[in-house]
Amino acid sequence: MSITIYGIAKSRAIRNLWACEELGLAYTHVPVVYGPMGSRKPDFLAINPNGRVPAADVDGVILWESLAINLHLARKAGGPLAPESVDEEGLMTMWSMWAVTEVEAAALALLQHETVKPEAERDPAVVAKSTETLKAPLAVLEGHLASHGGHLVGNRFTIADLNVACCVFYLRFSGLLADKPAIRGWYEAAMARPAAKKAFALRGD
Ligand SMILES: N[C@@H](CCC(=O)N[C@@H](CS)C(=O)NCC(=O)O)C(=O)O
Repeated sequence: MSITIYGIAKSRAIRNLWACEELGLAYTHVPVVYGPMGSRKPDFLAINPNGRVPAADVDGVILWESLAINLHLARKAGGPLAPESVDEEGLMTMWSMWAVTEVEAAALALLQHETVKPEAERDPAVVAKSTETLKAPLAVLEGHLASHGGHLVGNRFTIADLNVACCVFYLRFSGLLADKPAIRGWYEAAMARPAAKKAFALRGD
């Protein structure tokens, strides 16, 4: 397979770098930065007209949307991370879309307003709203992991676990997982995988 991943490792491109490492796929990494010096430049807009990273070129097919790229990579590579059946593929897609629609935005807002932004710019109302928004989906994730042997699909680590863990990553400094032992155990095990360590080391933090 010929794979190029565009986007700095500190962006959502980390998701695709991790997936390539897990799947044992060789890739070229082009660390495109955000904004006018990178993702908004005409040559990059020709790859991703949204002006965002990541994007990927997989055997000549250009894809954007980080979690969709991962589902595609797993499907092409096969092996234990990939769906073994159409039913598993449906479940892996379901969890990936769930993470983006139910968790990602609120988790990112929480990270920004609890940790990343300078204190003067943090808004407690955003923290309160994001915390409230995340209550129900985190209870769903906790319940599922606790009742399905600690994995999302097929009783094994799959691309679905990787995709969802990449959204839960934004909660790493929050206290929201304190009463969620199944999520904590699952997340810590995912991040302890050699491929995760190798990829996340590229972030340099
Ligand atoms: N849903 C997209 C989101 C992509 C996205 O927002 N990427 C950020 C970096 S993590 C970006 O490029 N931001 C720069 C901008 O929006 O100008 C995905 O998962 O790939």
